[in-house]
Amino acid sequence: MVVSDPIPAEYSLDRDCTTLSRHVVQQLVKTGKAASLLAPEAQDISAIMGRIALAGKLVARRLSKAGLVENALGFTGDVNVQGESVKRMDLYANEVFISVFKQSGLVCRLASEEMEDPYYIPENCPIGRYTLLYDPIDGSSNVDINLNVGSIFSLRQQEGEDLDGKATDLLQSGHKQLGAGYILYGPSTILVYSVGDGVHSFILDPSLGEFILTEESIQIPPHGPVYSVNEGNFWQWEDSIRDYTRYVHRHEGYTARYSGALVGDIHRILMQGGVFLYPGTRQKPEGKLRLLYESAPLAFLIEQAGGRASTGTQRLMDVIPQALHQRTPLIIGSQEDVELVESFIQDHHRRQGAEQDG
Ligand code: AHM
Ligand code: MG
Repeated sequence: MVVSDPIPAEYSLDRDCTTLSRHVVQQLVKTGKAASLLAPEAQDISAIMGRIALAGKLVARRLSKAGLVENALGFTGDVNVQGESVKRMDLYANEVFISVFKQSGLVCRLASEEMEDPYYIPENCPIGRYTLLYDPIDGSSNVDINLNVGSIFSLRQQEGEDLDGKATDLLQSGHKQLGAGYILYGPSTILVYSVGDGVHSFILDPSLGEFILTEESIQIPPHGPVYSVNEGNFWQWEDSIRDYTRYVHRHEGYTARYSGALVGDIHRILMQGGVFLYPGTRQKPEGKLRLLYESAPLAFLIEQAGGRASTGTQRLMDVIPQALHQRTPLIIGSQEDVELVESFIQDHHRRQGAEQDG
């Protein structure tokens, strides 16, 4: 019998397990958003992140068994406010986020892709007046075939009284976000978040039922090989985006990766560099992705990691929405790669302007 060497002492110790809630309070104190670890705002936001993590665990558990459970997969037969067919998992995850915040005393409004109007929890309003914006299942087309999906979240604070129940105070730029992040349901469940001082990632340890810190202050490479875009829309794009894709086809060092789930594609780019694009098309000049609960939270995160996010003509964080479910073109990722796409768009607009003048 071969007896293996004892594990060297330096590896035998358990790692220092920093949990999400501990990390959030430390971050808030570091950024000056909370005066001390025990300050109410630190405790509130840490508790909110704890609830988001709970929602993530519930969704991950459901996804892991979805093929074995009756009525977990497939369509409900309904169409949501976006005109898209609703999947059972979309509804399940939407309800999960609502239920973890009911009677929590933490969040007084929730706004999501699956609800035309925000969901109000008036009894929570006296505390913190927080609003959670979220996409419960991003990349729903991947659900039924057991591929990666995600949840995206963004935290804002209610401004004014919102007496008419229209949540118009949410129609402000991405700079109003207190924090943002995503949960990636892949081979492991990963939570990535920022409250304005870097981007940090946690992996769910199923044996502990806790998200454990794995990487702090993630920096996106300034340039990367990946371009991530649905090239099936090629003939729907304006010339600038077509020219950009022709450029990457003709130059060495680029590779295409597109999973159909934004969170997975963005996670790859955050870790390895590159650019994700969902530009406008002829039929849909605003593209597909929603500003308040998809593009703006990811822009917040990627900027915090040293990257760049743009509509093609404007910094994405500066866009002021006109409506809760407004869509926006999105070009996001490594600084140099986003700038390259923007340069194609600017050139195209310059040429168009010159033709009109001439
Ligand atoms: P969803 O939130 O309804 O799933 O839609 C958003 C998803 C993104 O995750 C993904 O990048 C994009 O839609 C894929 O769209 P397409 O199939 O048009 O490429
Ligand atoms: Mg989505």
